[in-house]
Amino acid sequence: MFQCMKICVERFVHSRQRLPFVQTFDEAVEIIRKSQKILVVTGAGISVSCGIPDFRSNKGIYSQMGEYELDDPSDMFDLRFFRQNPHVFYQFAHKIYPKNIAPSFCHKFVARLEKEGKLLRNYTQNIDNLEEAAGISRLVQCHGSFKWARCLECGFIIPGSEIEAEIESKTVPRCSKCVDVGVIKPEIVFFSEQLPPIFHDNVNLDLSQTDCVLAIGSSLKVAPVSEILRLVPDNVPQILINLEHLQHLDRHFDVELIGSADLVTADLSYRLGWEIDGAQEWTFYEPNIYQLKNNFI
Ligand code: CNA
Repeated sequence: MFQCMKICVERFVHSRQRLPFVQTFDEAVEIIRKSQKILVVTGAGISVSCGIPDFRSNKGIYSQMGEYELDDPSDMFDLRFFRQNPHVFYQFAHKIYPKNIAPSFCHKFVARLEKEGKLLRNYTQNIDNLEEAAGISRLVQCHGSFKWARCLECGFIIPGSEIEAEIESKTVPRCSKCVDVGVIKPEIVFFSEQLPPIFHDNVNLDLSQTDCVLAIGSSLKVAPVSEILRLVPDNVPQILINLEHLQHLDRHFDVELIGSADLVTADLSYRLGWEIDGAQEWTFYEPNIYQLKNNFI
């Protein structure tokens, strides 16, 4: 309780001030052009155009949780609940399993940042492994991915592709190695599980080195990834690319580009001289916030 109050007070006392030199769209583009160590934080929004729903949008996964035997939608990703009711997760897993899915333009934009030597790291909350498919290697999959799966009894690890048939047929995969025939769980991070070591191994150094932060397609409501934005040094520009303004981070970002991640990054690619088309029309919405005029996702 005391710890929780302490965190709330610290957040209130230390709310970030927007930087005077990054206020306009053009200034945001110039910052991206000049930056050499961009820290990109991505979320489910960048895979929506690939056909994988996000969590918290109107048509997102949380809005569909009524179909399952859950008191709370977050139980779907609760380890204790999973141990007792693995069939509930496997009834649902096919909806987010990335079979035959190609990366979005936005994934390719992040890959292009890397190719241009500008990407310090992509911290993704996504579990669909589409970053790897796009060729991004400076990657931290903060919440794991479907790439690997593990037996909850004996710990034996197998490629995620080996449980693809069960995911598709909505049945619970079992371990073929251990005597207990344990339940197999994809190596995605459930609530109450630790983030993988690669997150802790990189985050502090990256926070001290980054010269620009791009947060793309995330509601930024899940800690500790959401905390990255609060821990970045105050003088580092922060830009949001998202379908919606994030009320709990009001006035946090220097510039907000509101629209589909694919169209916004297409426009940025055009302005950076990486593509011959992609220019979009923008409306100035309120100070530091720009919105796409024709936002076809
Ligand atoms: P979220 O809380 O559902 O937020 C998604 C955000 O993206 C919202 O603010 C949307 O407005 C925005 N958004 C939706 N569509 C677009 C679009 N086309 N362009 C730009 N922005 C868009 O999801 P978060 O990632 O913030 O939450 C973290 C959770 C979601 C992690 O634990 C993930 O594992 C989990 N998740 C991942 C996937 C995936 O791997 N593709 C899918 C669903 C959920």
